[in-house]
Amino acid sequence: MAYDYSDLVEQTRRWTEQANELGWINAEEALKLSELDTRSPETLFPGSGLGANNLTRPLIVAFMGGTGVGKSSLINRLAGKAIAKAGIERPTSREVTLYHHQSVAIQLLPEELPLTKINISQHNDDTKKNIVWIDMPDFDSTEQTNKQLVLQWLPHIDVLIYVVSPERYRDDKAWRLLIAEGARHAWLFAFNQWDRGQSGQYEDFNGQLQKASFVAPVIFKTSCAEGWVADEFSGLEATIVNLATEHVIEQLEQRGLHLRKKELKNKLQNTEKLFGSEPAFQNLKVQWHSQWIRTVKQLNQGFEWPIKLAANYYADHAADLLSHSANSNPSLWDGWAQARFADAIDELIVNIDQLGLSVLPFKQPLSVVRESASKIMQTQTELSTRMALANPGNVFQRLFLKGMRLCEITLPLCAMAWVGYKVFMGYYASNMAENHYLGVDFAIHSSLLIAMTWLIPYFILKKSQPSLKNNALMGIKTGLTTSYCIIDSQVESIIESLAQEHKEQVKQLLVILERCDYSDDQDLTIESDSPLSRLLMK
Ligand SMILES: Nc1nc2c(ncn2[C@@H]2O[C@H](COP(=O)(O)OP(=O)(O)OP(=O)(O)O)[C@@H](O)[C@H]2O)c(=O)[nH]1
Ligand SMILES: [Mg+2]
Repeated sequence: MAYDYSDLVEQTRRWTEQANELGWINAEEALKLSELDTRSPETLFPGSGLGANNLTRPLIVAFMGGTGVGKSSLINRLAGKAIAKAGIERPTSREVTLYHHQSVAIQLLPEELPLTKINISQHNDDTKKNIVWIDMPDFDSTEQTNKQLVLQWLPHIDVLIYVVSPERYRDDKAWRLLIAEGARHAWLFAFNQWDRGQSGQYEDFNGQLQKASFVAPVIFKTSCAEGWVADEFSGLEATIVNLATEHVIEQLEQRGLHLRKKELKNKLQNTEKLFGSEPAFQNLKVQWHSQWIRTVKQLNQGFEWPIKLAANYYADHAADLLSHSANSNPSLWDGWAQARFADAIDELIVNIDQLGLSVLPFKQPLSVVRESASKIMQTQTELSTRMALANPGNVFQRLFLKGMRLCEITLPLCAMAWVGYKVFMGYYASNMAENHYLGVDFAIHSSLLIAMTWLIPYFILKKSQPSLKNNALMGIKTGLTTSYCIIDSQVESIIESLAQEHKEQVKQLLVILERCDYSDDQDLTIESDSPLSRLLMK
């Protein structure tokens, strides 16, 4: 399916707006992409145009060139009367003169063309019914408004008759415009004031045009000087009349569309090149990871002394911390830590730039992480310290203590049970054998056993109880590790979500690019014997 150029422009505009809003392209790039020319000769004839109910439009032909070369004189000669002001004042014309058949209805669009600078003359010569002739002001004099006017009209022109004079055929400004606009129009050349011209100049001009990619430029030697009759003006006129057919207009329109699509495609391709690639995000993640390991190492070195102070503080204020009544706990994340973290984020931004990605989309989310680092650190260290103080020691320590507590109760009980048993058995045996009931030795030993089974676990428990300071230290360290992980994963998820967003933008861009490729190229071939073929820049 071939996509309308206007649809493609609209899609490009929407894409540009979004990409610019999200920061993937900067304002300058967005401006370049939004400067797409939707003007064309057919926009002067809305409702007509090819394919619409057999309607067509006239061929738009304009005389263009430097000041004083004789553009107005040529249109006057064509009209057979002075419809445009011609004279010795430089520049003479400061307006556009339209000369067309009275049946032609042109819709001039005030937003595109300055209506106050238009002078219209009509005729009723049916042989030139399908042509709108335009005399343009110069574009090389000091009059800047003239140049602007020419540039505003240029996209609406099908065929440009580029007029030169013996003095001005090598004019630099005119030449540059010709090269820039070359591909967009069909070109005819009028070497005017030929009454004063020389064949060497003609050859020179012809050679220049060939260098500018006109294989066999069509140049007419014309003269508007009074009394001068031997020129090729009628050939110029006849060529234009021959061109004014529906087929030629259709070919010109298609060529125009093709060129505009090509231009759009070039712009989009340039944007795509600047847009950065998907692997860049993977590299960025890897770079961030190693960079974060370095930063964590640095932070840990810097925190060595502050975490000891904080552990002392927490050990002294354990009760306040656990009852949530402490309101000014020590903060590890000081100016130094914030500066190190800011350095890491800045380095990340430099890496983003070096990887060819736009840094703008990263700036805002990264600044949120940058600002929240201190809070994450504070919350996590407090939480872990609280947990560490509430559940002292590590898992093994806690298991060991639990066992000891159990021993503290069960061992004396067992010893007592054993002693009880022995007392009972001793008493029973002495009754039976009429022996001495238990001796002093037994009393001492059993007391000692009970005391030992109770005291040993008691002392072990006492001694192996982790100190509050150590607990707090462990809590702070756990909090630090958790904070590092949270910050790391926050940065990573920013990279990941932006990678997704970037991927989506590239996908949309590629869709537009692909649509630019669907053009009506098969209809674009202009036969070598077509009157148009020599008029187009190769
Ligand atoms: N000798 C000679 N003079 C010409 C010829 N054509 C135009 N002139 C004169 O050249 C001068 C400029 O002619 P214009 O027709 O006003 O030139 P223009 O290109 O419209 O100039 P601008 O409106 O300033 O851009 C006038 O004095 C004309 O009489 C020509 O073929 N031969
Ligand atoms: Mg003029």
